[in-house]
Amino acid sequence: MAGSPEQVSTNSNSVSSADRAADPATKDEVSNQAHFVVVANRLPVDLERLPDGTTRWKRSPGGLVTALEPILRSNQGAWVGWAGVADAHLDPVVEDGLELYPVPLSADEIAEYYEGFSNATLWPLYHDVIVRPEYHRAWWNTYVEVNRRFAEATAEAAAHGATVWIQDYQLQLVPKMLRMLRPDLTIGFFLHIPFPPVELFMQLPWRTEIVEGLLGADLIGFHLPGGAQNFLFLARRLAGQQTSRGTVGVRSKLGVVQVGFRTVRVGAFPISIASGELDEQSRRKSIRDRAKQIRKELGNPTHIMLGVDRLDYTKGIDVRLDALYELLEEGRVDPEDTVLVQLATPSRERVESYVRMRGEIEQTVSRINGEYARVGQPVVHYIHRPIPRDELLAFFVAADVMLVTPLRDGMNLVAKEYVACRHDLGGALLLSEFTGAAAELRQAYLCNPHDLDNVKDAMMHAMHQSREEGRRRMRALRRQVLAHDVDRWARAFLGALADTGAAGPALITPGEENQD
Ligand code: GDG
Repeated sequence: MAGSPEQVSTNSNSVSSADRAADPATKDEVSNQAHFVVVANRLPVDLERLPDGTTRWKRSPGGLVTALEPILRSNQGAWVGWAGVADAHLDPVVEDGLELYPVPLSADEIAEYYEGFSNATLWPLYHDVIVRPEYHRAWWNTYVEVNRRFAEATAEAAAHGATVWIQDYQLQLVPKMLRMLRPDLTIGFFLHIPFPPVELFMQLPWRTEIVEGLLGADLIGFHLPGGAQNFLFLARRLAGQQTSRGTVGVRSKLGVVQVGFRTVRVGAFPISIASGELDEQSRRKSIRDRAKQIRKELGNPTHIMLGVDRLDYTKGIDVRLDALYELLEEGRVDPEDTVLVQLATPSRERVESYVRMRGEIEQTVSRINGEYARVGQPVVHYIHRPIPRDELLAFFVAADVMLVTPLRDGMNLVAKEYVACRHDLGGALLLSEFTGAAAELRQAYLCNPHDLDNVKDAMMHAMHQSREEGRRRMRALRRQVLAHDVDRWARAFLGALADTGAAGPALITPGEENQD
């Protein structure tokens, strides 16, 4: 999901009732009357244990939080999610003006619901089975149980007639469960990852339950029309019936599924970033100075290429490394004047396929450096640690070519972040056709990550573009990214949700508030 990289603590930093007593916030402070409730696997804050044994909430800033915070504040909003540590049984709390409803997960549930069913079943299945999905009944049972817990916590938080927005693949059963508990609510669901083609989805032993779970919502959102179409087809086949109004063309806005007397709307809402904010931040002198310094530290090469990803097999980190290796082998890239910086944030380190992939990528990095680096002058700089936001922005400003080569990606925010940081109109974006972002960022150097020659050629074009060509492309990319920010995304989704005509008054969005 949008925001800072996922990190999960499972080392049983469990929070006991003694900690709870020490916590200054008590249940009395929450209203259980929120008019807008966001439900996501993670809360917008992480629980942190301090050396003296007490705990505190630490904000984990991300695009989603930034976009939704003003709406949450204007509507007495609440957020339901997991606090990021195992066995933390925490009371609802008001933190920095936001009502938080922590959902506890045991270490076993994290293994089966999160690492198992979410990240070793659904994640690979929804990303074109790049890795073989594992189907285990025990994981499914835990997924059902945990989804029920999220639905119950949401039912507790929401006022009569409230609007609820459920996020992502970990919680696909919540819409139906919540509707059964609270038929008065208006329920939206947004999927942050791709929704797969029908032939692949049909592998899932629990395909009908998932489709029916989603159909509990009034509005189901995907990044792209293709995902919406896949879902509409499946819904017709496995559960509800599509009406004559619901025939979706590639560009059509909303499809409709009729489920008994209920109408469920299905549409594409491509997510974005807080582009204006990022543009502003990247203009700061401190960031620009740090970018210059990075360039110097890298030995002032002619070409700096950059990759920024969670270390995930969907991101095609191997693709860009293989392309670089062949270009070096063929003498088309000179190791004396080119570097690749790969920032790879640790992710899902207990899921087996991630462990394997990490080994393979690190081997390729070593091979490239073993054959082409000189002492003090590596070709690939590989960092397997999360880096601070400001440092990341400085890397975006410093990079001549941004490499975004996923085999499949719902959107890819990094591509948009790079563009937002280039008010100087410098740099080039190499972008896989298999990202959601490619549908909007047509002026990037697009490539097919399954076709290595194509990736290599695109890399060469991006490295050797003329200044005019680069500026022309970047200007067009920036026009798109700056006009379509995450705020616009949230308003589009919530506007469409209000238009479904489901129960409850429309939400106040802060823009409207000012007009009064
Ligand atoms: C899912 C979907 C969809 C990365 N490393 C660091 C860091 N990041 C930040 C990036 C960006 C975010 O993490 C990653 O977002 P992506 O969109 O690229 O990818 P996923 O995490 O897979 O997100 C994706 C997204 O949900 C939203 O719907 O676009 O398709 O897979 O913001 O900048 N941030 C910091 N240090 C790092 O080392 N500070």
